[in-house]
Amino acid sequence: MNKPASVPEQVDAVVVGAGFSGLYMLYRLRQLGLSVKVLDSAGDVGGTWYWNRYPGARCDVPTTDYAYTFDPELDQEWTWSEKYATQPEILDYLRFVADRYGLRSDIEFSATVTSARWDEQEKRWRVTTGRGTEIRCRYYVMATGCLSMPKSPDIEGASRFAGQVYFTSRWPGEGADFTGQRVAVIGTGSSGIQAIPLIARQASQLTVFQRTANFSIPAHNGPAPAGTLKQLGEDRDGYRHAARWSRGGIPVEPTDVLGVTASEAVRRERFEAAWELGELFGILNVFADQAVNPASNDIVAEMFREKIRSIVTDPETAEALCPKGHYFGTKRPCLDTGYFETYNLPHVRLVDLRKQPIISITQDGIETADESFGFDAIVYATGFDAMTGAMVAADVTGRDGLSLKEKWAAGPSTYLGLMTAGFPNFFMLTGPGSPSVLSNMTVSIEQHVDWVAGCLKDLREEGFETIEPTALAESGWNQHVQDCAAITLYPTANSWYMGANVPGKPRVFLPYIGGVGAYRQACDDVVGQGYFGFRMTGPGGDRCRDGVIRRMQPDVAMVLDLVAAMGMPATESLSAADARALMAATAATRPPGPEVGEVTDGVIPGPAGDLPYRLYRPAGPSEGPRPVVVYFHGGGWVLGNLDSDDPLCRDLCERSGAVVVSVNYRHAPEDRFPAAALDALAAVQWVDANAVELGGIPGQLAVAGWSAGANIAAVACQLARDAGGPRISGQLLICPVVDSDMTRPSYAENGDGYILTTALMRWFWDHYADPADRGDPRAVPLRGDLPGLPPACVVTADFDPLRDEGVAYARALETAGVPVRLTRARGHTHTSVTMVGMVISGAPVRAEIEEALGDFFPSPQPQEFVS
Ligand code: N01
Repeated sequence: MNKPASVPEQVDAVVVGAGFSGLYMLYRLRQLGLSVKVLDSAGDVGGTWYWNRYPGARCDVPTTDYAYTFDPELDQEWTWSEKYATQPEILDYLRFVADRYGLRSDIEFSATVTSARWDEQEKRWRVTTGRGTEIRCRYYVMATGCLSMPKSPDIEGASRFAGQVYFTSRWPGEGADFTGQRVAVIGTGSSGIQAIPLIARQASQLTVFQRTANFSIPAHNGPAPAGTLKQLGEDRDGYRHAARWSRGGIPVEPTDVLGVTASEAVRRERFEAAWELGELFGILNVFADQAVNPASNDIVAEMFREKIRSIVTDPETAEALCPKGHYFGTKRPCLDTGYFETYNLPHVRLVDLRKQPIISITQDGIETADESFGFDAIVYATGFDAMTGAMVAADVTGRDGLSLKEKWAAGPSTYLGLMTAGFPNFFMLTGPGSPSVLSNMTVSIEQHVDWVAGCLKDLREEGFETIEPTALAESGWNQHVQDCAAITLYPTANSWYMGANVPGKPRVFLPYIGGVGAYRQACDDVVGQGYFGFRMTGPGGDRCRDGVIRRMQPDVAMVLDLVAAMGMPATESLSAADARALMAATAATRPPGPEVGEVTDGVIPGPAGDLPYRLYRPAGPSEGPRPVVVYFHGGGWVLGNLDSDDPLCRDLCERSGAVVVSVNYRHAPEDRFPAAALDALAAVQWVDANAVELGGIPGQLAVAGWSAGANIAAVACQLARDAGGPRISGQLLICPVVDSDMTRPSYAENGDGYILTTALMRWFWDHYADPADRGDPRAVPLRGDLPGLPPACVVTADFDPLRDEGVAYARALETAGVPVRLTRARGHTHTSVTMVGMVISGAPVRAEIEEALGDFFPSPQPQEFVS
């Protein structure tokens, strides 16, 4: 019985939503001995499976994987009748779970939360419902689901239609009978694609209004997959464990086959196998690079289109059904049963809204730019205000009167998708910034619920009353979520992942794409480090370990993992010859770098013999002269050659439009300090003197280098200035060595674990220069005279032992009056910025380098010869 409004009910926790996540949250909170009230506007448990009762609604993750696993007995008790269970069966399952654990007694149905406000005095939430009741609670948990707020029909005249109107997301419990009716379906996402074949069975005429053609594979539904059942039978715990640490929440071995390099036969074989398997995580795993490389994605997409053309008999309809304009996977792909075949039925018609957009809904039907259609019923399968819609609509107000809607006006901001600063004790299950919709939801739900339950237990045991993320931790996580998305093709699409389906919604990638296992590790790390990034308060005092839990670019972290897995010997344990051989062997496995117009090799007369060079000329319409960049490779003065930095030189050439002359200089220990520096000066002088022959513009000469190459580039600038020429327009110093002092903090922070280590730097110095020479400006340009040097672009990487000396050089140049651009390679290591084609997150840094090179030269445009 409801209490009178004047006597608010008090519980430890209010949970909104009685779907998969709300039910399990209730179960776990009860286990902690907390009093809980679950509120749901629906008439029963089920969440998304309560509302989405449209014909054809079923799971599109195999149901053997889409179930609770927290209780092994429950896991074994329920048997799914099909590979992809229907909505009624899944709803039955959730009812069974609610009854099995006696959960209903703490759930209030048909109860809509109208607002929730944080009371700072009481350190409690005040939650009000549509019935006017208020409930006070210490913890407020939104288990409202990611796809629960239907998108309002943003079509002119929608309210005018006099016939029957249905929303797939709010289907009537009694169902709908379309027998003999003229039916319109608007929308061809997962819901529309599931419903259309079944509606077509009843309707006398079915017209589908498609704005964006979608990728869909046949489900090949049937009995639960024998392979999974076998694995579950043999080792249920092992299978579930693997799912929890997998990428998508289902144990799928990620392929290492690259679409761009696989043979045609392998490509077809892999695609056909995935098509036959009929599983979304299979078709998303045809190639390792399909989510990041447009060329690889195009291969998959074209094979999809071939399938559609082979199924749909009318060529015009087939073409309209072929998805174009977005990369495969970047909008949620669908799983269907006879979807494309449905268009071969004589009473089914597709209207391509790209060709004839809807002008308005009328009283009798739909008017497009070309035609008027009469209908008895319109079905909206137009989707959801995904991931944030339900949370924002619930009117949540945190500390200082700040509402979630205001805070998230420019897009959601969360820590781990679990909490948001300014809203103490407010938890989101599968919130934005967590894997949620990109994963098997049940695995992600269980992980979130377990995390929240563990957190509340820890708070209680440690005597804290509140928990909330810090602004720093939250912005760091938001950045990481966007960094993960940015290396993929996903942000290019107008998808609901990007909020692009709702007019006016900020364009932000909403879920975490780094993977379920990686995400779980981040959550575990946060707890392991004493709730890192959270502030906890209580009568006994506060505690906060502030910081950012994931600072490294995700692809850089992947490369480090790969390198670690290769178990290579430490370079400093090798002889120079063996280290060179190892470097050459690893370089041979890299992507080659971009195509350029022309590559030629030659020699430069050096002070002690010829120095080989490789010249890169940009592709492009103009044959005229270009600015010239003289480039010096990295490798600690010991390693490297013209091949070692070849991809980077190509990238610099292609981006900047300059001729790049990469020079191989003498190496230590055969030729120690100052041989490399003297070679660098000689090379710059020679290139300047021969600029015209090399296709350069006289007087437009810059130097560049990476690591030790940047060291000698910087030294060459000082030597050229002192020698009275040549005039150098700019110096690009990528992660330069500029000092021999290894006591700067970046050595302490990054001296181990990021490829260039303190031990390796020592090995380089020992090979290159005697201790007595390590203060000479020709070895350590930071200690030289700096006024009068060319403008500089200094690139430093966060996880580089050399970071701080690079920053020091930039500052010192600035103090000496030299124009400087200091570019921070955020989340990068010493080597990762140079990994062209491999570390995608390095591209924006190299785009900044391109800008800097443009600034060095008076006219970035190529000039024509004047005869
Ligand atoms: O919604 P959607 P959904 N005029 O947004 C079109 C999950 N799910 O309900 O792409 C004309 O995908 C819109 O066109 P466009 C699953 O994660 C799971 O189908 O914006 N058309 C699109 O075609 C899924 O991704 C299952 O150009 C308009 C469609 O409507 C998510 O829920 C089953 C329009 C909406 O597609 C959402 O799927 C169902 C307009 N004004 C759903 N506005 C399972 O099997 C929108 N559209 C578990």
